[in-house]
Amino acid sequence: MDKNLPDASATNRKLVVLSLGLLCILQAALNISLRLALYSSDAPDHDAVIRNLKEERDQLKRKLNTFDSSDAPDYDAVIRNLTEERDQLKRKLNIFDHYTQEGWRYFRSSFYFISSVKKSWGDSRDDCLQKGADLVIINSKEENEFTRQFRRLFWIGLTDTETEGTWKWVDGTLLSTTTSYWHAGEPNSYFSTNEDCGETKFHEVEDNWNDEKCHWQNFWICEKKVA
Ligand SMILES: [Ca+2]
Ligand SMILES: [Ca+2]
Ligand SMILES: [Ca+2]
Repeated sequence: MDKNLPDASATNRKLVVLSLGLLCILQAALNISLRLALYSSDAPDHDAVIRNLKEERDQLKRKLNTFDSSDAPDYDAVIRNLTEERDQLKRKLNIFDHYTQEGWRYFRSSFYFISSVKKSWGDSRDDCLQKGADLVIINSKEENEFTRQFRRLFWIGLTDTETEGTWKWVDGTLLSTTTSYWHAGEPNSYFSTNEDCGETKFHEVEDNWNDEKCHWQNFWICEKKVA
């Protein structure tokens, strides 16, 4: 061992003593600081409590005020909604007046125009489109019954002109098997003639539809859905 080098264990002891001394000083300083802090905070504490209470009171006041004013826009919203509903009802009433005065029939959220003259399927559809409607789309048994009550041959908005055998409504939707009312044996493109347009025909039964040649002259029904 080199005698010039300090004894390691002696150095360590010195470091430990120094560290303990420093710790004691720090601890004492901390105690004093804490006591000073406690003492010094004693007196202003009451003021602080009062300040806090006042602050809380003011916050409550502000909350009350903002509660009132935040309540007001809710009433405004209610009034806005009611006004909007009223205006919608007015618009519906106007539409109802307009169509009934024009002789349209109302049934389950739709108006129906029953033609009194006969036209081809295409011309019938054009007439409906000019009226802001379209040929009737039959969406339910009830709607089919509604059309059947007139006991007349009507064009309906059903065609397979695009693809033979694929029946589509005028809005482009495919005919669903659950709401189709073809008469037994229909559609049949009778004697291989090109029957591409749907009509109501067999009034005596629920399944009353037939496919017919589109240039044929028929009465027709327009439908205008009410939003
Ligand atoms: Ca319909
Ligand atoms: Ca066909
Ligand atoms: Ca047919």
